[in-house]
Amino acid sequence: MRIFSGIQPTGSLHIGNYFGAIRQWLDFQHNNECVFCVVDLHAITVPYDAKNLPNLVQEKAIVYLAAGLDPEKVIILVQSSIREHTELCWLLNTVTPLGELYRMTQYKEKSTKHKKEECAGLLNYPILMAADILLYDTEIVPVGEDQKQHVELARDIARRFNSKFGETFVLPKVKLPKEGARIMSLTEPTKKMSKSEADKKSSISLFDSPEEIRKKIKSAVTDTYKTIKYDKNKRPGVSNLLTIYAILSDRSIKEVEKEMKEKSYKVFKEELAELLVEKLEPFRRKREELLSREVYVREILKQGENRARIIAEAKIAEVRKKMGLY
Ligand code: ATP
Ligand code: LTN
Repeated sequence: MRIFSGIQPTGSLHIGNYFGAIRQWLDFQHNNECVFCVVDLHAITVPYDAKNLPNLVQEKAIVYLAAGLDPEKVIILVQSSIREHTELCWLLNTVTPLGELYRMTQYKEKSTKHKKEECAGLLNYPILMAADILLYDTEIVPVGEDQKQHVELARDIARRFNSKFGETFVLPKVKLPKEGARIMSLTEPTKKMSKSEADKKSSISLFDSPEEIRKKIKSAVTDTYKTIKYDKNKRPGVSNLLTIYAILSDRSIKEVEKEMKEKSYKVFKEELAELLVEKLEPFRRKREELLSREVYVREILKQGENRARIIAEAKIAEVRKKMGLY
């Protein structure tokens, strides 16, 4: 099957990105044709630092490799290196109803957050994402829960295009992980953990030092109940920590809840912090290694670009023809 997914080169990747997206990618890479993208064209829809963008892109490619994606098996790609993404985005603009875009939760949240600098790109963001997906005849899109709505819109756009111009696009399906599709912020557990959140204490980056991890978990918001119990609605903080513990220890939330039942928050948090330190250590080590191999990383991105271009050029030629472009 063809798999496509992407991450924005915004802030530092956190455990939510790992549990929601990358961990699924690792499973798919063995028996499928995968394209994993650093979506720089999406990252520029909110204010950003142009000088630093290339570094953030390179850093995300390093994370993909450090997490265990095998460049021999998958295509690792920088979105802006293939012009067909932007061309298809424009073409799909013409079959996307405006009302659908205004309905998107991410648009509502980000346009409120960036009220003064809101640009048309922020509204059209899901069309570019549809272009990414449809350009490669993608069947499965592994993402976290917040992106489900966008993948469903991509499917609608494909359906609409096919009925207007004839069978052209594969209808993509979203794939969410069983656990960890929505990891919550440590400081405000009713909000999702997010890279671009200013308060660094709200998330655990994949490359935080052991000291940073211990501090952040210690100060994570919980509640005033005495026992440790999973209740997503009434007790979002502790439920989030239990979820993280369960995923890292490869057990069910029920099992972890049972084990922690008699323990204090202090002990539970200390055990969680140590588990995080242990599980994230290989990421830190591999990243250090790759940081000094810039040429190698560039080479992988170039190779990804060359492989992706063959697919993208053929697809765009088909689309142009179907749409009657000269
Ligand atoms: P930003 O704050 O810049 O929007 P982000 O943290 O939301 O960044 P994205 O680059 O938008 O990260 O998302 C990359 C992938 O990680 C997507 O598949 C998304 O669904 C997933 N993801 C993001 N945040 C979480 C989270 N808190 N829990 C689970 N998955 C997440
Ligand atoms: N919008 C996504 C990133 C993204 C993406 C994609 C994910 C851009 N294009 C195509 C899956 C498929 C996000 O996580 N913010």
